[in-house]
Amino acid sequence: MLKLYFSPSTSSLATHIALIECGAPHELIPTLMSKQETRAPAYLTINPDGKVPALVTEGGRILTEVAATLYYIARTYPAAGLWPEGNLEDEAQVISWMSFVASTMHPSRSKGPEHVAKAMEVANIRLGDRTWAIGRYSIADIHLFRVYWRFRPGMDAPLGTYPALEAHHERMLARPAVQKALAIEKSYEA
Ligand SMILES: N[C@@H](CCC(=O)N[C@@H](CS)C(=O)NCC(=O)O)C(=O)O
Repeated sequence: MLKLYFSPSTSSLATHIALIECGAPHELIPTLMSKQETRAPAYLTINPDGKVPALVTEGGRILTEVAATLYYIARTYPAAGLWPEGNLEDEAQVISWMSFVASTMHPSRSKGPEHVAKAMEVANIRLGDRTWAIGRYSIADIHLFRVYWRFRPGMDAPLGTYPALEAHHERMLARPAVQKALAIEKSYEA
């Protein structure tokens, strides 16, 4: 069974959502940032970078980085359709989105509000009038949602600033897997 080291409402939420979307049997291993558990020596043997998520795969190996965990889950459970298998253009678009989320959107918060605003503006333009990031639902949407959902309450941007992102956020919140993951993680919050 897959095992997910997670801390509520953090990056690992994306992996958690994907597990539920796929109906993948999994065990959750709370590793609370609020209790510094991501910095504990025992956890550093799991992920020397001291970050969640970390996923123990079916093969028993440890997989870190949101994008890699999403890819692994989507490919392991193809029936859920979270990876556009066999369509090179779409596959590359998913990688492009996840690279942008991981390397530009997520780190923007530590750089300051103007960097967050710029990253959100770019994401909003990229999304445009599409329902989903690559046109059909994929792991790119899960990754994008997690960062926007987390940053949104702290952003100085009234509703209407990023209409495409806002609509995407609402569509994601309507998904049962997203609601379930959020409810489960809430129960772990202090
Ligand atoms: N590049 C990593 C980023 C993961 C990350 O930053 N995780 C944060 C939570 S959002 C974390 O675990 N931080 C632990 C800490 O700062 O102690 C990924 O995509 O998985």
